[in-house]
Amino acid sequence: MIIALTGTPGTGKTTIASALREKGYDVLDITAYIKENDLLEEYDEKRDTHDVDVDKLKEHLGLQSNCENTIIIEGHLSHLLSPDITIVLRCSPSVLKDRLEKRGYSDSKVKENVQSEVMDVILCESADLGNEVFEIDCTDKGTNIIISNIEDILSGNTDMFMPGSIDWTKEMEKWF
Ligand code: DAT
Repeated sequence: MIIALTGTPGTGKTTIASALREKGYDVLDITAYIKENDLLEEYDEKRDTHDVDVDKLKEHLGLQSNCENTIIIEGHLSHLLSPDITIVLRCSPSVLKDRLEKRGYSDSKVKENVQSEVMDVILCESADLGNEVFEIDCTDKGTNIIISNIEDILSGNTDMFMPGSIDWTKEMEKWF
């Protein structure tokens, strides 16, 4: 089974991926994989990011859906790679803004990402692709709780994590 661990940059994917690895899960860092395998396309100056050819990446990875073992693929593009289950990590926009500023992102890059979080962009992309999708609010949760939430989803206890359970729209005016 291929599980995508995705979310807006800054929501905690790398942190959770590393904790999952420590627990013995097989976790593939998609961003590192793209760099190591020279799969970055042109640099988009306006958005301060590189494009990625998702079809090429998918072919390069050669992942088999519904495979017997559980492979977690982590990164903000992982939900585009035909996973069996997508888990979107979410974070309150104001907390996300602080995290991205601390990371040294430009004002425009912070704004683009916070707006994307407010608008549920990754959640909607995942749902549009027909993925089985769940979301976890990671804002005020420690790593152990988030791991336990992920394990709940993997064991079928999904009620608390249905898409639509997190709503940042009240913050819309603040960020647009
Ligand atoms: P991502 O990989 O999604 O870009 P990250 O794991 O690098 O995000 O986390 C971004 C920052 O937020 C980093 O400084 C660690 C911190 N962080 C991550 N998860 C957290 C959590 N559950 N509680 C508090 N801080 C967290």
